[in-house]
Order: sequence, then C-alpha cells, then structure tokens
Amino acid sequence: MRGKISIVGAPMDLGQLRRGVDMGPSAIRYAGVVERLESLGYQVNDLGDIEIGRDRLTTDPLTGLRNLEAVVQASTKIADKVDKIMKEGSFPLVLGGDHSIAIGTLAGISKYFKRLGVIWFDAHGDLNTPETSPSGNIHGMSLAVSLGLGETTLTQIGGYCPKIQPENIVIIGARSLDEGEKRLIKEKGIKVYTMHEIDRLGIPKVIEETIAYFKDRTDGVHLSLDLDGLDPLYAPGVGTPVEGGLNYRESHLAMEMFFESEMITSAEFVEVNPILDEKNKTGILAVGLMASLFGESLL
Ligand code: B3U
Ligand code: MN
Ligand code: MN
Repeated sequence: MRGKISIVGAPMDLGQLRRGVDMGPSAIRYAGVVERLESLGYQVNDLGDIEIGRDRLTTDPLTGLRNLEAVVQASTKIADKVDKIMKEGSFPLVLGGDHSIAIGTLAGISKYFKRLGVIWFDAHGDLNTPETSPSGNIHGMSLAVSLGLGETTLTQIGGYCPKIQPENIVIIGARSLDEGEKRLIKEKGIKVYTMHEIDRLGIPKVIEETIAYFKDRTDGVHLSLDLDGLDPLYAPGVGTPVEGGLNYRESHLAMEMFFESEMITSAEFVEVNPILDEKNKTGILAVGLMASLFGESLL
C-alpha cells in the first residue's frame, strides 16, 4: 500500500465563458482515473463533485469580474472539502473545472504548511488583477488571488491571506502573458520558465532546477496543472489553447521527475473541456499524467 489519495471533482465553469469545462471531472473519471491510481497500489477515495452554483453571466459592477458571487461560494466549498482531506492525512487530487478552482484548493491546503511551494504548469500566468485583466475572467486571476492580490472576497477565502509567497512559485510553460502579468512577475521576482527557457535548457534541466529551487525553501509543493500548458496537438480539449506548448513526452517526464523528488503534497488538473476535445483525448492524457505523477512506468 502506497498511501491514500482523495479525489474531488470541481465542475467549475464560472471562471471563464466557454461552456463544457464543468464536464472535465466526468471526462477524467471516464478515462479511468480511480482504477489507474489503484493499480499503482494507492488507496483511492473518490469523494464525488463539489456543488457549483448555476448563477452565471453576472458581471460585478465595481470590478468587472464575471460570476464573482458564485465563484466565491464555490471556492469556499472547495476550500472546506480540501481542508478535510488534509486533516485526514490523505493526498488531495482535485479535478477541474476551470483554473479558478485553484483559489479554493490553495485556501484549503496552504495553512497546513509554513512555506507552501506552487508549480503553476500553464500556457498562461493567471496573474491578472481586476485592473489588468483583459477579460474579467477569474480563471486568469487565480494565482494573483492566492498571492493576496485583487478582489478581497476572493483573497480572503478560507479566512486568511495570502496563501502563498511570490518566491515560492515556479511557473512552467508560459507563452501567453498579458502586459500586467509581465509587470507583476518582474515586480515580485516570480520564477518563470517560459517556452523560450524550456527550449534553451530542455525540460530535464528545467525540472531539476525547479526541484532544487523548492528543496530548501518549502515544506510542501502543490502542483497546479492546466492542460493548456501542453501543446494543443496533445491537449485539444481546453478553452484557451496556445500553440507551441510542451509535448507528450516532456510533460510525462516532468511528472515522473516530480514523483522521484517525493516533493509533491497535493495536485489539481484543470481546464479539461470534453466539448472541445477529440474523443476524450485530453481527459485520457490528464489521467496518464496523473499516473506518471504517482509513479507509473518507473521500475
Ligand atoms: N490572460 C487572459 C487569458 C487567459 C488566462 N487564462 C486562460 N486564459 N486560460 C485572461 O483572460 O486573463
Ligand atoms: Mn490556467
Ligand atoms: Mn492556461
């Protein structure tokens, strides 16, 4: 027996405008996540889905944020659920849903650590604030919110703020950053491996450096993996695909290296949208990446 994993679905589609990402958890379950992780020797407990409100298409008049109320409510529920999993000493594995779910996940997790590290595997930075956001979509703000920046009702979820420190973040795979996000990255000194650095260094070096970076400064690491970090060739079922991402092998290698590091203490896989997918390719890919993260294919 290898330990306990608790799966929670967060069928959230309120952090952006495209429909279908609420079916992400179903697509990932259909691709066999429970059986796959059990076959690796884990005790897997699927706790089902968190209830997400249906009150969509509102825009906050003050901030321009979309579906703010409903995202706050859903994030609070996600935080409570993840908190319970942490209390039980099980590994929280959250299935998205759009990337706004990270607000709740991190709110549930980070108080269990003195210095939680976060790997933000994504084509985007998700570092917008209401002032810099081009869209008003909260899924493009979740990392900023977790740093304590932006709308107070979001930054205060879980009753404490901030959830993470800028020096404990590594962004991997970025290739679509807004001007305000670039400014924030420089101002806060956030470590980012854009596709430029990944091409120059190669993924083994990037992941080695990431692991070394976290080793002395953090006491736990959350992996927040947005499927759009991968190239749309491999992950077509995402709401905002960006060309030129990580390929299948690079992404699996990254997961295997994270497994070997024994560093990862929680994870979420987000933005799987079966409506935009090709025969559940992205859901199946997500399950494969999870299997690698939990030790599949290594002797
Ligand atoms: N940066 C843009 C686009 C975006 C962010 N995250 C995703 N798309 N998936 C925004 O709206 O904040
Ligand atoms: Mn994202
Ligand atoms: Mn993204």
